[in-house]
Amino acid sequence: MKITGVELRRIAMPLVSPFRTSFGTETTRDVLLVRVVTPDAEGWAECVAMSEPRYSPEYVDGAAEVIRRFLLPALPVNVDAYGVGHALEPIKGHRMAKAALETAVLDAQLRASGESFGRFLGATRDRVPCGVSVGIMETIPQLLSVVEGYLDEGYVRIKLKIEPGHDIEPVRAVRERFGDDVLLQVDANAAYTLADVQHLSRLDDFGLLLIEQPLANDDLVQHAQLAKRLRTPICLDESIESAAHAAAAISLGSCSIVNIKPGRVGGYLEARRIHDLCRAHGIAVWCGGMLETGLGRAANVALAALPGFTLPGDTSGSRRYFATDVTAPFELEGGHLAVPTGPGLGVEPLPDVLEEVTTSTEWITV
Ligand code: NPG
Repeated sequence: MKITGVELRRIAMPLVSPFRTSFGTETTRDVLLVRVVTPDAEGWAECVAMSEPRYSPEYVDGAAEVIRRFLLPALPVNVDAYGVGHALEPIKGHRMAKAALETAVLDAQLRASGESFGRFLGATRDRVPCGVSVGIMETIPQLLSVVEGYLDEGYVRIKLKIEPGHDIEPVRAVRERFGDDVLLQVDANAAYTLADVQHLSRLDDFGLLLIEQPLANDDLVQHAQLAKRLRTPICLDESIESAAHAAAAISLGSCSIVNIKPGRVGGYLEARRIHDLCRAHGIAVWCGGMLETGLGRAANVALAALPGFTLPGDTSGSRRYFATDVTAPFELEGGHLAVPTGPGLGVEPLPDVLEEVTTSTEWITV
């Protein structure tokens, strides 16, 4: 495919309620959209970098800069999605920026050939079960009412954000109120150290599906030590930025479950490699989320339909985050989202909404 131009568009998406994690509070999602134009089709993607480098070293301004200054100039004149990863290899890191560019090229390529993301990636299901991520709340009663609302909406799994000082009690309260049958897991976003092992082992009493990323991103060895001391399975998120990291984590025994976020690992092709590797080693995977709009959500739902995704993902409905999405909203049906079947992402940005939320656009002729 010959890329003739690329649009970098910034949009500001107000969240329906603030989302607090151990690394910060989000009230508006500042998103970089990438639109790749070719003679045959256009492709869209969303960069998952946040406005500040608190979850990972990447951030939105930096992603836009690296795309315009280093990634686009590195692409050959004719390229497909596989070629993008190869061409960008000499540039270190910046996986979220690379993922956005590769995904937009993949979308253009699939729209041109009439194939959906799901079919291309190897989806084996037409709908996926959905979990929801619950931010840190001011009070336990507030948390219980939010969780109740999500269970009433049909979410099949609840993930509670935790941090030191806000961990055992919220989990206990949710278990006491909603019972042992609710699929429940926690996410620490790297907020603990190995010195907390005794405290974290108190979570073992609550029959959690997993504890996600308890220790720092580069603590693969410490996670392996922690895994020996906890009954609750350890799932890694921030630590896994590539299939090579996943291979290291598996051989060290650092985790028994992996959260796959395509943006974090450099794109859907690497995400599929991690899926394949984990599946071959009996490691369960699930699809994470980074407050994506409908564009990113569409591709995540397609990925989550691969056979190794055996746990419900953070693939929530659009209205969990946004009053108005930039695409037709993803809506839960019986706790599931349907995998889009149209060419490429299978969803289109709604021009009026897109205009309304756009804060800047930049056209780059390639
Ligand atoms: O459903 O999109 C979603 C969000 C799920 O909790 C969620 N994401 O740490 O996994 C995470 C967290 C996150 C959000 C991370 C935004 C980084 C940015």
